[in-house]
Formats: sequence, structure tokens, C-alpha cells
Amino acid sequence: MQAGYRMIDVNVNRMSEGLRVLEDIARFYGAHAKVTDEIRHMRHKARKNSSYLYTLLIHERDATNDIGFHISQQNTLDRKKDIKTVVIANFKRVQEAVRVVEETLKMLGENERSKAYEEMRYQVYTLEKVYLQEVMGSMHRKNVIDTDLYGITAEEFARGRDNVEQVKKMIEAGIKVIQYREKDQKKLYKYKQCEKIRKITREAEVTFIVNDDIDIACQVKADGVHIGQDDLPIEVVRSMVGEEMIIGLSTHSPNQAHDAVARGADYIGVGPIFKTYTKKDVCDPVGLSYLEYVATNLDIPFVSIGGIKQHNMEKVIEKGAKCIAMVTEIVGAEDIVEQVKTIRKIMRK
Ligand code: 3NM
Repeated sequence: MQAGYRMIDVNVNRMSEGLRVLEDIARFYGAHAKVTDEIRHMRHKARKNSSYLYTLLIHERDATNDIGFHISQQNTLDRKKDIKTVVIANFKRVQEAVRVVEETLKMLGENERSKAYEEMRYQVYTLEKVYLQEVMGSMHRKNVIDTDLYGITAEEFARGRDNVEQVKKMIEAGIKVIQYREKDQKKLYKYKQCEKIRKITREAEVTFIVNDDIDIACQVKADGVHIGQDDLPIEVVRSMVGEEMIIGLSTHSPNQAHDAVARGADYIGVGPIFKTYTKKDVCDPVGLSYLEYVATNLDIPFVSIGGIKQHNMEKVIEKGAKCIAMVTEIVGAEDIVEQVKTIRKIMRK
């Protein structure tokens, strides 16, 4: 009997601790309110289901003489590295712990209470799926433009270099996020280029985002898709591309930025900061004040864009830009690699 209660005690603790790890990762890394709340409820339920045993469990507890502690201290198998490994390990820990409690309660003749834990175990299986898709998905997506430069292709301005060639040069220059943007070509042409670019960017571990063409982005398994205000609503795009893919949205006013946050954009474009001749249908410059508004009021990754050049980029940085997109200033340069070096020097000043 004593052994059974010790097993329940150990495993209710294991379960609650595992749930707490998952809850805090969802909360602090994932900023995912719904899942955080769901886990908190589950954690309380795990404790509540065994609260009638609390006095007895504490009485039977003997942590210092538990042989499991010494085994665990010497174990080097569970030196986890990344968040996903920790998350999966904790889900397994919780599921195993629930199962042990469930079986132990049966041995103690507590069939009804055992059923409550069985129900919990099924809830944990479902939660694991949601967690891995939604929390981990959004976590991975939100780090995307944690970089200084966001490169964009433009065959029209690239001195005869095609989009694939531009991408190769941008990669050589060390740019980590590249968007394929091509307004003047047919779908098949774009698709073939994107297939090549996907291969090159994957090998170089560069994030690859496709502008406008959601179908091409899905087909070549791009990392993300970038859309404009007149494209399909973000919710619709999300349902088409799944949880893994990054969705970026161009915005030109505070209202549009707030709307993008509410609808679940992973990052926003903020522009055009200055006059640009590269994007044909864009509004007049929204200026540095809109950039400053986003930098101070919104908690979403953003990339500043539009007419940004070596001579004016310091103003953009002063207003809070961390990630800058330049089209003609980079792909239109005679030597893309040298140009990026010069731009980076200015950024570091
Ligand atoms: N989007 P350049 S401005 C693609 O404001 C694009 O959403 C913009 O090109 C926006 O760096 C722009 O050559 C063109 O001015 C930026």
C-alpha cells in the first residue's frame, strides 16, 4: 500500500512539474494565451484529482531515500538542447506520469479516480498536437526577421542579373532573409525560378519568402509568403498555407498595423518610408512618423521599406528600425556583395 501512494505522489508531482514547464514555455516564449490557460487548468485538475490523498501522500513521501534521485543525478541522457526537444520530453513525462497514476489507482481499487486520470491523458494527447502546431509554429515564425537586412529580388532593376543570380549574390553577402518579388513575369517563369531559389536558400539556411503567389510558396515549400493589403485576408491565407509558414503583410498606416497584429500576421512591412519608384501601385511615403509609431506602440516584428538608401538609412535606424528592406539599393548595385558590406558598416555605426 505504502509503495502505491509513493508512486502516486511522485507521479502527480512529475505531471504538475511537466505541465508547468510546458505552460511557462507557451507563456514566455510563445506568448500563446489560449494554450497557457488550458495547461494551467489541466495542472490544477491534476492536483485536485489527488487532493483527497494529500495528507497521506505527504506522510509517505521520502525524497531523500528515493533511489530514483541518485539515478537521475548521474544520468546525462536528458541534457536537452532546444525548446522543441524540451517540449516533447515534457509531454512524454506528463503522459507517462498520468498513466502511472491511472494504473496505481486501479491497484488501490480506486477505479473512478483512475478514470479521471485516463480522461486527462487523452486531453494531453490532443494538447500535444495543438501545442506543437500552434505554439511551436508561431514561435518559429516570430523570429523570422530577427536580422539586419531583408533582401528582395527585382529583375527590372538588377543590371541584367536574373532573380536567381541576385539571390546567389545576396546569400554570398550574408543576407539571411530573401523575398522573391517579380511583378512582370508569367507564373511558370516565376515557379521555375522559385524552385531553384528554394534549393539554394535551403542549402544556405536562408529564409525564403515568396511575394504574392501563395500557390508557388506552397508548392516549392517556401518558409513564408508576403502579401499586400488587397490580397486575401490573413486568416484565409493561414488556412491555405498551414501553421508552419510565415505570413508577412505590407502596411501603410497605424490602423493597418493594428489590424495585422489582431489577425495574426507574423511580421509587417512598414512603408514606404521615402519616395520609391520600385513599387508601382504604392501610396505616397508614410514617412518616419509611421515607423516611429510602430516601433514604440506595437509588439510585432517589422521591416522598414521604401526608398531606403545609404544616404538616408541612419534616419530610419534612429526611429527604431532593426530590420531594413532595400530593393534597388542592393540588387541594383554594381557589386551586390560590396554594397551589402558598406550598408552593414553604416548600420553598425
Ligand atoms: N513595398 P526600394 S515599398 C516592395 O511600402 C515595396 O510596402 C513597399 O523598393 C511598401 O527599396 C517597396 O527600391 C519598394 O525603394 C521598395
